[in-house]
Amino acid sequence: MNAPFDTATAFGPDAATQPAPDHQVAVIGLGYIGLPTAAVLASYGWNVCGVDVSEKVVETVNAGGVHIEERDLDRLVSEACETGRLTASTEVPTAHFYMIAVPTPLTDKNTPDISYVEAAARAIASKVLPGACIIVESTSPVGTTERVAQVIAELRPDLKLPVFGSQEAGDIAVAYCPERVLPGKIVRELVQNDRVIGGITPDCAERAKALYSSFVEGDCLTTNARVAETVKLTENSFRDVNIAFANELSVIADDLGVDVWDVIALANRHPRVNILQPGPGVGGHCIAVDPWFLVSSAPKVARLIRTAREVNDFKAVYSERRIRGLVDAMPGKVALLGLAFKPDIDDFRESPAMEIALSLARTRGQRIMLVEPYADELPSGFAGTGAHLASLDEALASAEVIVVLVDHTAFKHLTPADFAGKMVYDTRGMMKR
Ligand code: SAJ
Repeated sequence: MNAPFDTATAFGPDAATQPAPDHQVAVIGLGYIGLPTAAVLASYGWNVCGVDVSEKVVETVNAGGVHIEERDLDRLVSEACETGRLTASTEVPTAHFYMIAVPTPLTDKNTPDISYVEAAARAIASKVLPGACIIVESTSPVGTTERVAQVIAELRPDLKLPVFGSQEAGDIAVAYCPERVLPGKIVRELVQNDRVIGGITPDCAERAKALYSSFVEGDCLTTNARVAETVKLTENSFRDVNIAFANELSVIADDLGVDVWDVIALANRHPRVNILQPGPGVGGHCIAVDPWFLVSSAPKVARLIRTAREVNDFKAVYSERRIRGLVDAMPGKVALLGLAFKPDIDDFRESPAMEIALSLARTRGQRIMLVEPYADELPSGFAGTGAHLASLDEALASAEVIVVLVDHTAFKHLTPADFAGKMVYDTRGMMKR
């Protein structure tokens, strides 16, 4: 399949006189978003270069392999490499489209660090040709897309950059299109989800839309860059606030001596109530991080969003405290079910289950059994603690205390009868759902 996009006309009347770019699309950052996006684009016929600072990642991708676990990704990358449509490099090439998908971590002051986005912009500035379109996908504080344009303007005085609020087209387009895919369903959601595309000018949005509408089956909705940046932060803050409600409710219910799962199930039978599920805290790389981007941009007024973050962080502390109470009340073995940051995923980073398990292992290691169907061996942090990886059967046979930290499908057949005679703390309400 050829890329459904006529680059000659898209790049204006001077296109024929400009040097031809090396690639149609350059994706900067081959992580959880960049690599699947690059592979999907290649599968839709685009000639894609994935760029990463890690030589190891570049080598792996060029060999048709993947360095991250995500459903269907290995097949997609190997096929894309076989067709020659996906290659990887540590150098940014010339391209029609540049997509920036690098990390935007939090600093220790809970403010966003956009230095990787700025570094990507500088690398692009050294190569970009008139007519190109630069799209930021990384979750970013409001104003980042304009900052990218500013970095390029400083380094390339020969180019006219678009200006926010102006209707005038620049020599290159700069836009923001946040990723919205759910880990575990990334490949499917990349194609199916609606996309929000915010241009620095309306022309920038339209030019970025040409790329997305070639592979997105959902709607491609255009707006301005600041709105699109705020939309991304809003989506994850909305979810964090709603999970915080469930987590706070679970602590209140414990205080009142009522079963929170019964309360939620019955309250959700109201036609306008839809409470999410409490857990041992909120993990992952997005929901527990992105709300801080909003809070730090408006610290005096973002009170609910800040409090929700604090409530969700506290739930991990509270859960560990409750588990320690059980561990100290019983002399025998303790089985912790699940380490991942959410069910049916093998990602243990930023996982409250992992944090709780590590903390318990450090002080009670000899008694701790970890059951994690997505781990072949114990993560390195447990080395020397005495904790060991156990099968579910072994845990059920020998543990006195059972704690459900993650409701993996592999555990869902369990019923209270499987835990007869044991102390149980089910942080996810798995057996009530
Ligand atoms: N969680 C609960 N209770 C719930 C739902 C989730 O405790 O009822 C916990 C999970 O266990 C996990 C955390 O929240 O620890 C986050 O899981 P998630 O499934 O809510 O979200 P992520 O982090 O996997 O992906 C989110 C998604 N955003 C929204 O649903 C608004 C995804 O669409 C985004 O693309 C992604 O963040 C991102 O990259 O920003």
